[in-house]
Amino acid sequence: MKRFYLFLIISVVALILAACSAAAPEPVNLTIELSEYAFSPTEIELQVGQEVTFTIVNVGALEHEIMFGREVNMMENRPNGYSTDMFESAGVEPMVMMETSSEMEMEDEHEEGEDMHDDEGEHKEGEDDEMAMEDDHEEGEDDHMAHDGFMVFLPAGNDTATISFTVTEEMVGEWEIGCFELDGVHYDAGMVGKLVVNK
Ligand SMILES: [Cu+2]
Repeated sequence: MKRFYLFLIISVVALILAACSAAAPEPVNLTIELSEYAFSPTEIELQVGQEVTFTIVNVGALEHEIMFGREVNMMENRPNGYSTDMFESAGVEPMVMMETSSEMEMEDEHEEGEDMHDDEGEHKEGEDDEMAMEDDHEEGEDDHMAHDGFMVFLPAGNDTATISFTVTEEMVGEWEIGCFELDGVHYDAGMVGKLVVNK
């Protein structure tokens, strides 16, 4: 009879252990604030299997970006992205959603600008300005394209983006989080964080 109880206890313990190890880790929702020149928090820990949502908020006065990788790329002696991108090397494509607040603000500014030109009755100049703005924009985008790997760029003004992905085995290890804006000036100024992925 005693043996039977022992067997029962061992079975129950084994079942509980199996249930625990099979359960996926809790999903994580974390806000990462970008400012001059830091990420907050500076250190993030994740676990394989975890569903992660990062809410990235630019609380600074300047444009910022966030990249995840290892071994900084040097381009003309300036830090420029990572040689190994965490998401690319893991074959994971995070889902990125941008908040529309800045787009709306930009549109508002735009309209204001157009109104002013209307008042002055100088429509053509307004159009030229628009063209110039678009050109600036494209140049800006080209600069960002120069960084290889996954990147989320946030203009200033409390802009928000969410990055969602599931942590995979390939991500296990230590990674850096970095901003390489202004030819790497932000990175040099200390805009670097740490991401640790545990098994
Ligand atoms: Cu930055």
